[in-house]
Order: sequence, then C-alpha cells, then structure tokens
Amino acid sequence: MQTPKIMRRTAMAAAAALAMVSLAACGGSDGGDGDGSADGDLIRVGYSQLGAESGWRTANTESVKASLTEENGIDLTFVDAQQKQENQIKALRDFVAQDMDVIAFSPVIETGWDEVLQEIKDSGIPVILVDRSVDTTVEDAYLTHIGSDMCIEGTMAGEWVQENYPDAKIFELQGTMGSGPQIDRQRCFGDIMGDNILGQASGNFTRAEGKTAMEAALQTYPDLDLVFSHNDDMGLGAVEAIEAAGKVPGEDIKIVTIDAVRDGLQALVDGKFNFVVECNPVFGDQLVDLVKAIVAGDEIPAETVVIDGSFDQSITQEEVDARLY
Ligand code: GZL
Repeated sequence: MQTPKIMRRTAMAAAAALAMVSLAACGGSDGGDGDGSADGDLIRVGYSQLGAESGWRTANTESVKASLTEENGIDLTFVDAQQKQENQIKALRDFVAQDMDVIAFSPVIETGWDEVLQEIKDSGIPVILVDRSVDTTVEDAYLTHIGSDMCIEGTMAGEWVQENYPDAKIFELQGTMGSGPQIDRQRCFGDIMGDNILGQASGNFTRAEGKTAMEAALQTYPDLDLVFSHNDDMGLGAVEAIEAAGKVPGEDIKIVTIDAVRDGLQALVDGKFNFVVECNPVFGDQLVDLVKAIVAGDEIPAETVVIDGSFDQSITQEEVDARLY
C-alpha cells in the first residue's frame, strides 16, 4: 500500500523522468547526478536508535551509520534514545516536523506507540521497523520490518539445551521487559525447556544488570546449573557473578546466550559460555536498499528476515578474531 507521501514523490519522480527524456530529446539534461531519489537530492532519513545498551546495539549502530551515508545518497539524522521510550517518541515527532522522506526506528518495547505511529501515518512518511517489533492498533503503521526472528533464536537455544542438558536446572536472564526479543525468546525457549526453569529476572540487556540479577539468583537457587541469557552482555555479567561465588562458569554452571558478539564468542572459546545463538546486527546494507526502493516507489517486501547461525565450544580463536563484530 503506497502512502500519500510516496505517491506524491512517485508522481514527482515520473514527472522528473519525463522531463529528463524530453530534455535529452532536445539535447539538454537537468543535471540530476545524485544517487537515491530521482531528482538527485539526498534521501532524508530520520533514524531513532533505542540506545547503546549492548555490544549488539553498538555493532548495529555502526552498521547503520556505515551504510546510510551521503555517498550512498542518504542524509541521515540519527538519534540515540538511551533506552527511553519517551526519547524515541520525541525523536519520531521531530522527524515528522522535519518532513523526513523515510523514518526508521528500533522500538525499545513493543507497546505505547499508537499515538505517534498514527501521527506519522497521517503525515504520509513511510516507516521502516528495524530489529525490534511493535504491538499497535494502527493499521499499516509501517511499510516493512527488517531484523532477526527472535522466536527462532529462542527455539535454537532451547533445542540445544534439550539435546545436551535435558535435566538442567535453569535460571533465565530476561532482556528489557516488554521488548520483542524478551517476549519471543522467552516464549519459544520456554516452549521447549519451560518445565526446567527455576526462576527468571531481567538484566535489561546490560552486563551490569545481568551481574546483579545473577548474584540474586545464586542466593535464591543454589542448585541452578544452567543460565539461559537473552543476550551475551547479561551472560558476561553472569560470568562475573558466578566466579565471585566461587563457581566455574561453563562447567559448574553452563551458560547459553544469544547475539554472538565478539566478547560472547571469546567467552565461548575460553570455555565460560557453552552455546551461543547468533543475532546478526550487520544489516545496514539491506536497510539502505530498502530506503531507496521505498523512495523509488518499488514493490517492498513486508519482512526482511536477517539469517542467524549458532556456535558451540568447537569455535576457534581464529574464527572469533575474524568476526566483523
Ligand atoms: C536483538 C536486539 C537485542 C540484542 C541485545 O535483535 O534487539 O537488543 O539481543 C540488544 O543485545 O540489547
């Protein structure tokens, strides 16, 4: 479904193209030399990033900024929300006021977006949902989503635990409560290993909060022997807590995480993690292609799923060193 803004721009593009053909026929040209929109201007993109809470987010931001560049035809306005929804909503409203060509954002939690998404829809600016998901009543609130399937990630982790430690006594470190990854990873891991979960607590996807949550868990559940962490950073915090308690991470207490950032894979090589499911943050190149296709009025896929792999302790130091992030 094309929103009014795209139809307006498509009409402009058609008119520009017609103008160029007629000018060329007369031996002239309008000199359109940009890369991106048909009229040669840079495509103005407003991007609301949720924060810088983890190694994953840092790698994702680097990928977005490396791809949405002027040389790629993009004028990027990038705003970091420090993991606060109110900051994202303000940024989104600013993008509407600035009449961006495209808005992209990675919502910190799934709910609370209806009002601002309706405002964006009324403005006709197309929205790309990046990485995370939203739960909204606004019809056609966004044009397309790009990111990993968080349920598949939870399933991959659950299947590995079922296969290798079917009798594990599990503590679950949850990501930011109400976020898409926390909801879907928990649901789909729990579908397989839910009966083995002794307790859960959120570490908000950060190393420090993961350590704090793990310290409490070790007190409450002294016989826990496996941690399922929704991301590497909280898993690394858990390592610190486990070692401080005089136990050996990866042996006394197994650790299964998601993301596969370099620090997480290093913990795997070092024997402190046991299994890591990838959640690939490097999709800036696919994002810029989506932006250009939207502005060009091309057919847009509703979903671009970023493919994830997984790693166990067979990984080598050379493989870790060769990783992009
Ligand atoms: C997943 C992403 C999650 C990562 C965390 O796509 O949204 O947020 O798993 C990050 O590391 O904080």
